[in-house]
Amino acid sequence: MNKTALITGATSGIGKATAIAFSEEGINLIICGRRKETLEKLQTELEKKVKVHILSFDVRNKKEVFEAIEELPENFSKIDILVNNAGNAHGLDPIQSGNIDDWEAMIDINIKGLLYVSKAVIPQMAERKQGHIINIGSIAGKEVYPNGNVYSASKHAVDAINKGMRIDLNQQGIRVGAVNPGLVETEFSEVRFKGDKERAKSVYEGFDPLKPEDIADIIRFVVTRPYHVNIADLLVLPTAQANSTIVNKE
Ligand code: NDP
Ligand code: 8X3
Repeated sequence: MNKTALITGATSGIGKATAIAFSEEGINLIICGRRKETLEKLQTELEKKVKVHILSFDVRNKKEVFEAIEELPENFSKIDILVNNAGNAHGLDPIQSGNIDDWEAMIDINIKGLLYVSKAVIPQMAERKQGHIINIGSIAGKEVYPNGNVYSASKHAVDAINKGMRIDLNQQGIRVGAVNPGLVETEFSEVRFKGDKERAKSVYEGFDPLKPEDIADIIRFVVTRPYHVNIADLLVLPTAQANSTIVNKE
């Protein structure tokens, strides 16, 4: 496949697994994240199969985002696939005791960051009337669960932005779709619980959670469909998970 994908949040979890899956399809990669050394290691590994370029920026920093994407080298400047994956939850507290810094981080990263990257990439897709945007939402963007308040709001925003992008980019022939996972064992809970590894681990105990590779495999399927097929919205759960609050644990 002679295509180039830009993946945000490629240093771990779903984004990293997606980069690996895309490399197996021969898709050239622009891998993004704040941890440059981690990106460099992944670049060395994946360059055995495809061309890989690194962009290290914080999606909250508008200037960094636009400069990085505007200054892409010629052979990476035509982006066919954008995977808006960077994001995290920060905290799990009732609204009355929630931490405002946590709220702002989720709004700035999960919503505004996704918008900055999209705004930087979409014009060249629109000009070529070709492109594919995959927004990583969440079951939390479809349902609200106790203490999930602002994280859930940020992912409901991703759901709305996904639908809005599909409407607005329809005349440009750009495919837009969302993949909304349930519980996936990644660094997600470690970030949510601010490095508390034990608490993070307990989220995935007593059942078989999704692995990042499970979601990456689905994203691979989504991008390898013929161009007239747009998978618009997928909810993917571990079998043990019925909804946001019901998980069949041993
Ligand atoms: P991880 O914590 O493993 O990965 C998050 C990625 O986002 C990292 O690569 C991180 O890179 C990047 N990121 C975080 N903050 C920033 C920032 N400010 N600027 C740039 N990059 C950033 O979690 P997941 O793989 O699980 O999460 C990926 C996506 O999947 C998120 O949008 C998440 O909300 C969503 N999701 C996850 C689920 C789960 O259960 N794990 C379920 C449903 C959805 P770095 O730290 O190097 O910047
Ligand atoms: C991540 C899944 O249920 O922790 O979006 O919100 S959940």
